[in-house]
Amino acid sequence: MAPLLGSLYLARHLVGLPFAPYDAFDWITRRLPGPVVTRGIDAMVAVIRALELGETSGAAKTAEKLLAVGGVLVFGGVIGAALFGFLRRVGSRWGVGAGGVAGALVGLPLAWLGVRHPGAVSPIAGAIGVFGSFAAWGALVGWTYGRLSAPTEGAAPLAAERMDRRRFIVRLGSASAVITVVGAGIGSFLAMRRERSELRGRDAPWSERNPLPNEGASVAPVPGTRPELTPLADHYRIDIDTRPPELDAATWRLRVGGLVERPLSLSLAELRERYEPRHQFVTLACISNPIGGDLIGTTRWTGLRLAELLADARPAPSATHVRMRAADGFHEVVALDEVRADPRILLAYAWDGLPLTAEHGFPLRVYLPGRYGMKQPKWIERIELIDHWEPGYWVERGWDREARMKPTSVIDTVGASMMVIAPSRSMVVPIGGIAHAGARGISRVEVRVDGGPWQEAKLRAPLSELTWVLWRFDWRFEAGEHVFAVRCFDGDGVAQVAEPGPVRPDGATGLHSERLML
Ligand SMILES: Nc1nc2c(c(=O)[nH]1)N[C@H]1C(S)=C(S)[C@@H](COP(=O)(O)O)O[C@H]1N2
Ligand SMILES: [Mo]
Repeated sequence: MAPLLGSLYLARHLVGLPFAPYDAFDWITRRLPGPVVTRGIDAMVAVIRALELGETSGAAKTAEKLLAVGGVLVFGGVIGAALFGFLRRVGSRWGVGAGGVAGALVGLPLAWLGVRHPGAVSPIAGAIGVFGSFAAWGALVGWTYGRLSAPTEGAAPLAAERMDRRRFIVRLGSASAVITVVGAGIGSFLAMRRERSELRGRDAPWSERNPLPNEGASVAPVPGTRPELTPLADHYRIDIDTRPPELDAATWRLRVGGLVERPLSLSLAELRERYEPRHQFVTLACISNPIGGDLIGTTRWTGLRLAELLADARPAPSATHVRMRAADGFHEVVALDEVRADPRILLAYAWDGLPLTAEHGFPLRVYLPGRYGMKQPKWIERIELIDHWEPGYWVERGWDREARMKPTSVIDTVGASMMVIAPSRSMVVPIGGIAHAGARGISRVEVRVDGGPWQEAKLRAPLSELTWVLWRFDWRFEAGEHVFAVRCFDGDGVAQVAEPGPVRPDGATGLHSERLML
């Protein structure tokens, strides 16, 4: 099974053959009950953070892929063992035939799943490729049984036969190892090369050519604070499949239908040309982001106002909700009144001045102010007006209906190496980080040292009312071990919830703190 997967992985990156383990994994996770999936994700995020395996969303995608491959390896082992058991009863001359049938039975559903998630190769070629390679794998396993079972049945094996068998096992093992390593190695190399050439082919992002709107802000970020505008390559990514859908700009259309007088079908170019482009700096966060976690990022979104597009479709008087459907089967619903009342709701096609990448929703995604990412589909294909509310993808799986972002604040750095001597001659250590409360803004950030009084931090003018705020607190240094904590208040003066609470169902609560020996 390992050499088969190595070869399939190579074929995926060479000619775009479907990669069966990912197809199977995505199919299964869609069908698991919500609590099971959610618990799985929680466990994965906990392990990634405990073992410090790096940036959470990237590590999680890698973990999903490893689970997918590991699952198929185990499954292949079980099928192989069952086949050997069967052949022990019926005799080795049935090896190739029975193995081929077993492999074909495994290959058939996998070929079907592969066709449903098309790669570069045509669906028929993909299906034949997957089906054929699994059938061949089964036949090979069956043939192996024949080579391994004693040729002189009934009698004790001769010394020469034992030698022969040992040599066969060594050769089989080395051939398997070589094919697996070469397939996986060249496949990864091709994948990496493609990723790099895609990045090189792109123009420079907007932020490299323009000053940020708060350039002259009087409060400077403490060195060591995360970048105010997240570099595109570092923005977290969360979605339901192991791979993003790859949509073709030439054939993609946004269809607007349902309870409308004038259904629309628009290409990306039409969306760009017919509607005034709007630019907004936005902080997006995942509802699964733990306190102090990295599933949050800020960039400049460009797109059209959803309200303007809907006005052109002329919603019927009975329409109350807007349903958005995405290419990966993800869907969400927002109230029509909310869309009409909030001009900041966008259908975005660019991030930081560049077309959305495949990972981040090319060609079109929605932005809903103040909501966690789970309410905001990427890869939108259809917008339908309907006359009722219905649960979206994650709401169906037990997450909150509203998913409104909660006030949250994080200590990014305690700049002990940046100690400065203040005019008062005492030593000062700058502490810095972010605070965010959806679209409500931040009115105040406070820092507490060792359970002392809460003290007000300085706020840097943010990129927009929709982004996080960078804060800094200049602390009078005292040597020793200290615990620093931070809390924030949203634009309405509502305090961040201090009581620790889980991410499910409506977002984490609790305060971020750092314990340091200085
Ligand atoms: N079509 C689609 N849209 C989606 C998702 C998805 O799985 N499929 N995930 C959502 C979630 S849970 C989040 S947090 C954001 C993440 O957006 P990003 O990956 O661009 O950071 O996308 C949202 N939109
Ligand atoms: Mo999310």
